[in-house]
Amino acid sequence: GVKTGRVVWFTGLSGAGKSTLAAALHTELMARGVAVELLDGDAVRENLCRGLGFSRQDRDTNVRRIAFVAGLLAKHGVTVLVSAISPYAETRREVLAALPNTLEVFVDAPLAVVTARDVKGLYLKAIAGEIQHFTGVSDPYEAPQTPDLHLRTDQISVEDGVRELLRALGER
Ligand code: GGZ
Repeated sequence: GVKTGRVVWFTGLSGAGKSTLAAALHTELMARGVAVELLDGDAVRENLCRGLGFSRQDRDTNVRRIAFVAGLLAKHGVTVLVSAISPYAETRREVLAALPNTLEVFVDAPLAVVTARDVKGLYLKAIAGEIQHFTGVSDPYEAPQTPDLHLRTDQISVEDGVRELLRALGER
């Protein structure tokens, strides 16, 4: 049969750098001829998960749907890069346990840093109460206690992060 693909699961706060790292790794793996697909929270929520909100139940549904698709792709040898806040430890544990060959990556920057960056202005709105249930401000984020890789994006560059990811994947 086909060798199963890896599932690299990026979890972390909004603005921590999940999508940036996943996209950079995607580019790098593509260049190496690896069959790779990116499942990004933002894009997924426009398509596969349109209509879902940010309650615990909806986030868990989002995460489970992403994991389901990741599993289908991985079964056919595709390396899947998932970028989603996926804030609940128990749900992450459950979906990761059901997937083959996973790498859980904690994309970590302190709340103070992501709030100061506020690339999309969402933290300002969340703090002002204009967005409710915002992760890290008014909704929980349960950090992984034993991630396979812990990347402090306030301390390392995207290039360094990609290097660590490739090393963890055995690609260098
Ligand atoms: C967290 C929110 C919220 C709330 C909108 N809480 O940085 P972004 O903008 O582009 O990515 C965030 C995205 C989160 O979607 P996920 O699918 O990754 O979340 S989860 O895994 O928890 O289902 C953010 C935006 O949506 N966003 N409202 N209330 N992030």
